[in-house]
Amino acid sequence: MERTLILVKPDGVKRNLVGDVVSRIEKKGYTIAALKMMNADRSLLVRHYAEHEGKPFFEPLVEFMLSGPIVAIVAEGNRVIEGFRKLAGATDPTTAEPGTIRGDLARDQGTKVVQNIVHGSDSVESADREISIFFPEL
Ligand code: DAT
Ligand code: MG
Repeated sequence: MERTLILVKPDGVKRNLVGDVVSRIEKKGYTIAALKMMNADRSLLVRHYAEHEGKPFFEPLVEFMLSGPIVAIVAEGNRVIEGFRKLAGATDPTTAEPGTIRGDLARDQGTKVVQNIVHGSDSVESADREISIFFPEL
């Protein structure tokens, strides 16, 4: 069964939106296979966001992800990678469609990094890589 790595980022945890995110995943029909709250460390985040190293928002992104606890989730289901990306909505929360997590719950705060509540893996390869970073025990 296909699996994806979802993160509720520090903005989502601070704003008490963990339940809303989990509820949308479950109501869509995906299964929560694993879930944990954690404080990520820098080396884990640098590995997770390796594709963005060198971009202007990379350092603000890592700092933001270190700013508070996150919730890491493995969700499971046929086409869950694509399905969760649709539930999450576009990267920019200002233009993310209403009805999506980012479109409903976030907006551009004018910060160096976009704060958009959730992360979702974008391919099977990314999902496998990211799940092994956040859930080495799985
Ligand atoms: P996504 O999370 O939609 O897969 P991404 O992988 O391109 O987007 O980028 C990772 C995160 O970095 C994204 O959720 C928000 C932030 N980000 C991306 N592009 C940005 C930009 N041009 N300016 C500021 N922050 C950005
Ligand atoms: Mg991405």
